[in-house]
Amino acid sequence: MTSAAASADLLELARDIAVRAGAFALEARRHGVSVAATKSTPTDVVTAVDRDTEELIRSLILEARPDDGIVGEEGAAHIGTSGLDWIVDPIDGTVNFLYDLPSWAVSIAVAEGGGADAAAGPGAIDGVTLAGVVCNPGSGELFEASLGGGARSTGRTLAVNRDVPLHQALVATGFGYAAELRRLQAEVLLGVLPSVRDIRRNGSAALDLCALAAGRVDAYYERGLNAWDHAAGGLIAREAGAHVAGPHGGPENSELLVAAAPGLYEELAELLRRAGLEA
Ligand code: LIP
Repeated sequence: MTSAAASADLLELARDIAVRAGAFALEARRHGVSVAATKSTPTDVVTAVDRDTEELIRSLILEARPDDGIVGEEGAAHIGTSGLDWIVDPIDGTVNFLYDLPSWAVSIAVAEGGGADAAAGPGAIDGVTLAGVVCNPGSGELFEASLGGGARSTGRTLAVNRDVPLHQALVATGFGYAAELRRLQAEVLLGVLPSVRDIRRNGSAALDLCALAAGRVDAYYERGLNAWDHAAGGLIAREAGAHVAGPHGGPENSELLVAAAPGLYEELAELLRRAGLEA
């Protein structure tokens, strides 16, 4: 197991890379962005900036740590030999980025003890996340955490809202790109919306989890996420006091992620079960 000091070093490297990648993407955004390709559906888009930003991140990681593995949204898994794997979403909130809406971020996490290969499967973090950074270049905010080291944003310690009853909770969520999944997600929303304060759909899982950590929302849930969407934000939310889990209270994965302070987590999980999810 990596020491706290080593995790701090990994966090510093992740922070430096995320800031450089965020500046690169923001500059490219200012020059105009277009769709380079689509993935799972015609609305699941990737821009050349997504690809170029991930290429920059990969090169900076391997320049500093050539033996590490990399799992990224836009490129093939790079198998390492060090036991450490970097989990990268170069631009989380791609549709926001495409439309020049401010809610997008560079998300970088480092995990230990897993395998950066297909066996882990989309959505599951294979190993223990040691450090995570979410950089929102549009707002200038940098959210970060190391395992056991707490969560911070631009020097401020982050803490989730506590003792919020379900009916007063502001709940963030999101929707996938496939029509059938969106229909199911809308059905769940019918069961959730009347029972909470309100819903927020910001368009970036990484920033939703950071908003939870910062007390800007009280809870977050979503289906259909990949590991790179939530790896860094999940650690930041946990280190800020959130309980983060997946199906039946197990590890979060592409089937489900639910996050909130203890107490509200249990209330929301029960509401989601009544709405048909296996929380
Ligand atoms: C996004 C997620 C978000 C989800 C969006 C999209 P992407 O990731 O972060 O939570 O609701 O539909 O999947 O595609 O921008 O990397």
